[in-house]
Amino acid sequence: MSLDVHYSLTSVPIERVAGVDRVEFERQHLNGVGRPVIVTDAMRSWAATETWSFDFFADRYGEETVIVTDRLAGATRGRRCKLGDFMVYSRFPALTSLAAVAGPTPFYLTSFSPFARHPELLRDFDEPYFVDNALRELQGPLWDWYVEQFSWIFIGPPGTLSPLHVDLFGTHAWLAQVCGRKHFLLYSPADRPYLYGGAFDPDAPDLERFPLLPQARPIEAVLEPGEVIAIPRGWAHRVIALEPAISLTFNFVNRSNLASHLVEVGRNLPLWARKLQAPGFREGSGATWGPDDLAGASRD
Ligand SMILES: O=C(O)CCC(=O)C(=O)O
Ligand SMILES: [Fe+2]
Repeated sequence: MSLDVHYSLTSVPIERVAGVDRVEFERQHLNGVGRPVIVTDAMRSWAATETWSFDFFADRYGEETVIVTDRLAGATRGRRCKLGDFMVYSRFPALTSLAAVAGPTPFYLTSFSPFARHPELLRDFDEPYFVDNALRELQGPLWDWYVEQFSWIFIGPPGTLSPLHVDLFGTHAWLAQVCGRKHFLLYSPADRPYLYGGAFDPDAPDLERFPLLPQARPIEAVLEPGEVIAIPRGWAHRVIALEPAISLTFNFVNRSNLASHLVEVGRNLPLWARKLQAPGFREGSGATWGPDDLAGASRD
């Protein structure tokens, strides 16, 4: 089964590049407002490109329990199931009991951050060669904290939905498509005045309610297996799988977004403080304080 998705208003196709220089990538695609791009030659040497599949995850980790929901953010239903059963559902939804309880969009595994538990998976890929990721320098428990908090393997059937959102804390993201195709719709931070906080349906926009929407000029792309998309900080994106899909994604920080990252951490302090409660972070950084200590900080 394969879906077809097209933005109904005016969009611009995404640029595809290969043989990218790191410094040039940062200058052209991450600095300032930035510009998303697809890099077509970043996964060629990865073992994951050859070996990761629905069967691979079912055979190795199929007995693990995972939580699946009906969308990346703002989920309306969720289920606990075995990873192995979800690998069957991803390719043949009707064969599993999840099909009977799924809503308008299918169940999607977006909470699978296996690298601290299964570091062997880290040998199957590298940081894409064009990405300078300062958080890669973290080691030991701090590295475990980072990969649990900011990296995921997304798996699901055609039709899984990541509704329009901006990634947290001013981070950039790279997303590597391992299996299946995915449709991406991306809006520049400069389009924010026309987006009504993302309240519109991109596939059937109500232009009476959202008259400024046609002024936005989103970028549209179908990401193919073997390709990596770079999503600069602040770019809103909506993603729908067109086929059974497996993606690998990391959020990252470097000199091009460090300032906005810190501003966003400050703006989201309660959320950030909750993340810092992770035992790995507390152990690795020697943190002796907790969110309760922040509560009185502004009174002085
Ligand atoms: O592949 C997807 O569904 C998009 C994931 C995404 O945008 C995210 O992890 O922030
Ligand atoms: Fe995202």
